[in-house]
Amino acid sequence: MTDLFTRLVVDPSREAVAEGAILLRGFALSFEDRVLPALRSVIEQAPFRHMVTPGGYTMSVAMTNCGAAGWVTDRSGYRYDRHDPETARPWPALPSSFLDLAIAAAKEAGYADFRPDVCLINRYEPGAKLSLHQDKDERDYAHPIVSVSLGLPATFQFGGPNRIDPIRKYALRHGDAVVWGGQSRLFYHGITELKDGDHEILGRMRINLTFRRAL
Ligand code: MD3
Ligand code: FE
Repeated sequence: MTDLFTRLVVDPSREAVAEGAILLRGFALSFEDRVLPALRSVIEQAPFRHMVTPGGYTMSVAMTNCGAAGWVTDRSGYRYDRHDPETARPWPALPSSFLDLAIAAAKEAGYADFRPDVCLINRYEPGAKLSLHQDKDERDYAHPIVSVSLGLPATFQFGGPNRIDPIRKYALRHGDAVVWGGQSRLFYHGITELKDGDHEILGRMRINLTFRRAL
């Protein structure tokens, strides 16, 4: 079996983004047929909503979750909650197609033991953005995060461990997966305002799935 370093060097669909982070262009495309119907089912059970930050701002990104818990924010703060605050019911289970995709991407990046328990689902409509932030609400930062981009392309901003670190930009397109582990796990990142467009499957939106081991 060819080692990870050799595959990174020879395969143009893989890009090293930072220490521990690898971009897998088009990795999710072969899972699309199973993932998109499962996504529709999750959204029916737990519709997208615009959450409010502790500072009182309504987020331009709409969110929902599936799995053992979900990431939520309200005036009292950020947390993982086992129940959907809108319905007081447990979040929908992680679909097997979601799990298969996340586990396969993590394995491809060298994280063979990754077993996510949460998927945060972000929906961007034209003009929506996610300001520079760190993901620090999970229990153990040793686990990577797997992200999957669907629909309209977006500009991803990637900095470093400090807010003032220089920022690089990457285009993330339909089907791209990124695995964020090692040092990169706590790096600042964000999404610039989504440009308008019309994706052939998802229309005027971008959807991002982030798979996490949160509990
Ligand atoms: C780097 N989502 O949900 S995905 C988020 O496209 C989030 O919706 C963005 O940032 C989105 O928290 C970016 C790429 C991503 C996700 C999590 C990371 C990059 C990351 C965690 C640590 C470092
Ligand atoms: Fe994030």
